[in-house]
Amino acid sequence: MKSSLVILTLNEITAVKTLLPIIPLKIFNEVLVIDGGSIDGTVDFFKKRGIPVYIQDKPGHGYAYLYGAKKAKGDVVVFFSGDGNERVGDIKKMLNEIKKGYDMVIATRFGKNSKSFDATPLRILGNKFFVLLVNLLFGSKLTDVLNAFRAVKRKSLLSLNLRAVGFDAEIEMVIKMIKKDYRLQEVSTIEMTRIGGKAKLQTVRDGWINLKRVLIEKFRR
Ligand SMILES: Nc1nc2c(ncn2[C@@H]2O[C@H](COP(=O)(O)OP(=O)(O)O)[C@@H](O)[C@H]2O)c(=O)[nH]1
Ligand SMILES: [Mg+2]
Repeated sequence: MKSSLVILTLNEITAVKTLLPIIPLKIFNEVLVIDGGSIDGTVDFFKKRGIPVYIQDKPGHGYAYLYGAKKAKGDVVVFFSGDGNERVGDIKKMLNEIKKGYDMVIATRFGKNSKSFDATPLRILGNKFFVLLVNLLFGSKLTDVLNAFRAVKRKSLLSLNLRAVGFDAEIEMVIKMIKKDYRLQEVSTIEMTRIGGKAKLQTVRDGWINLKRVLIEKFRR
């Protein structure tokens, strides 16, 4: 099974300098960056090191998944945020679970042995709310439906016809996979604080966007 690492960036120069040396690049068949239009040198940083960067032809964090799935060639794609939130040590565990036959493996920040040092109390509440809502409405038993850190079989992802272009792509992926009886798995992670830069997600705005996405998926025929 061929694997691709897709690093998602938007103005993360400080973090990527710290991250690149510790990411297990060699376990992947290819490594690429999907960039949302960085103006802080992030793009040059990767290009100089021979890592291909694809600048999105349309904006949006959600669209970055779709664009990444189209540019990557692997059977499995690990999406990794270039901001320091995600623990590189989990990447291998996630790939191993995919090899067991799962379509998507989410790194959970709210499962057993999990922790988030990044989420504010409001964000934790929001995450718990959306987990509960998805589990109730779609019959899953997940503990984290919003984390960006996930490994996905590329064909499965492309079969979903993702519509979300914002921070609602994560939840849309989860719901559409449940509906299609795809196999989902979680591995526990610890979310660290971001390294430099600024968060692009806005808790309240993106909370509403997620709620709308869940309702669309519940009531759309
Ligand atoms: N390619 C791409 N990456 C993005 C975009 N928006 C955010 N990101 C990256 O996605 C990751 C997660 O974004 P962030 O704002 O930290 O969300 P949070 O971790 O949920 O607070 C970071 O590495 C961002 O640089 C975008 O529009 N396009
Ligand atoms: Mg982040």
